[in-house]
Amino acid sequence: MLRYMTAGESHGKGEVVILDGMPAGLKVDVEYINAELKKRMHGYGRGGRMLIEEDKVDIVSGLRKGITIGSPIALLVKNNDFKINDLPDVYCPRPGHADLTGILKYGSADCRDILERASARESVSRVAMGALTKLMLEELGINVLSHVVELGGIKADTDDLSFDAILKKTDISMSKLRCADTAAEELMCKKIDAAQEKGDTLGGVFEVIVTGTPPGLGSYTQWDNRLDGILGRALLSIPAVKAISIGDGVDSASKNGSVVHDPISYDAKDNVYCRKTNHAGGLEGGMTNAMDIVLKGYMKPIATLKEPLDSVDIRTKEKAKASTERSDVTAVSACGVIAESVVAFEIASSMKDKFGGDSMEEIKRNLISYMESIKAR
Ligand code: EPS
Repeated sequence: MLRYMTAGESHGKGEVVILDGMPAGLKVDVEYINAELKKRMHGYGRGGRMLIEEDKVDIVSGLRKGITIGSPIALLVKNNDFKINDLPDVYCPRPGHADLTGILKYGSADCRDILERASARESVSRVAMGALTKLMLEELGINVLSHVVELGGIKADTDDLSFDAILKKTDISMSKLRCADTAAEELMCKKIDAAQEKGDTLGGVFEVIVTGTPPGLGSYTQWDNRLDGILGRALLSIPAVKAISIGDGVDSASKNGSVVHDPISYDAKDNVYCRKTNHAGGLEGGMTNAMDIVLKGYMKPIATLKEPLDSVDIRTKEKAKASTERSDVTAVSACGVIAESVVAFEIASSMKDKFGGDSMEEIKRNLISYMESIKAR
């Protein structure tokens, strides 16, 4: 089992994560983690905070000479905007954010106590952690990407693009929103400009694709071992993600079984079962089926509006406009990067469950032997 826990407030000293259970013998490239952090900061429509922060990881424990030794890995990303004790109190809760229910639940007289931890800044920790699990997966032949497929109602057409083509087109040196459909991306940027002018915000949809998983991660034998449920929970734990889908997702509910399910064939040359289609998005019976895992996450618009909605001043109970903080117009691209991280974590964890793994050598040995054994079946 792998597990992690994060700590940190948006304007506190820094974002912290402890990742426990990583196998020994994984070479860790710090620059790879920093590149993932940079990817999270990127995106047209991100707010002023991204100009202040540098988001570089400090590896506090768990490595010797750049290689994991099996002990818990503690990571720290410093907040340049550390000013939590000097920021003003917040009395007018924002609809759509944790502010109101947070003060009721934690007995606070100031929404700042709530929003500092509820802020999506926490996702810095998850991306740093996820980068480590992506490194582990890459050594095992598993790759994860994300890209924006819809923003502010504008849909991208990327159905015919390969994993590598999407990866190339969404490189942050070339793309403003990590959308692989350049024409749609331009329209999305215009929509962001228009929303910004009105003091409004936008949501959208990102897709996560995982290639190279062996068949049989997860299990149907118990409800909480089903990998689709595990991945769904991971995605829905990201701030502002309100729905997820797997493969054809909601569309499959209105179609016939004969067009929704993926016919099975056998490739006698390579001794493998195969499918020409992947409506299931790589998951059947709560397990991977060796096709690409295809997930979508649906993000609501950011709750902090420059033209705020009606709210109530919690001191007087009088009608007031919701408080407004510096924030993003949209963060769908960033949300996709966070999704890659939490998905990578769950896949790495299920690889450990299936193949053991006190060390990378052990996981690799067991993976190779399993892949050989299923050829005879
Ligand atoms: C974020 C940092 C925050 C926001 C945003 C995400 O920085 P600040 O509040 O200082 O401007 O830009 O947070 C939210 C969207 C939210 O709802 O809290 C980040 O690092 O991703």
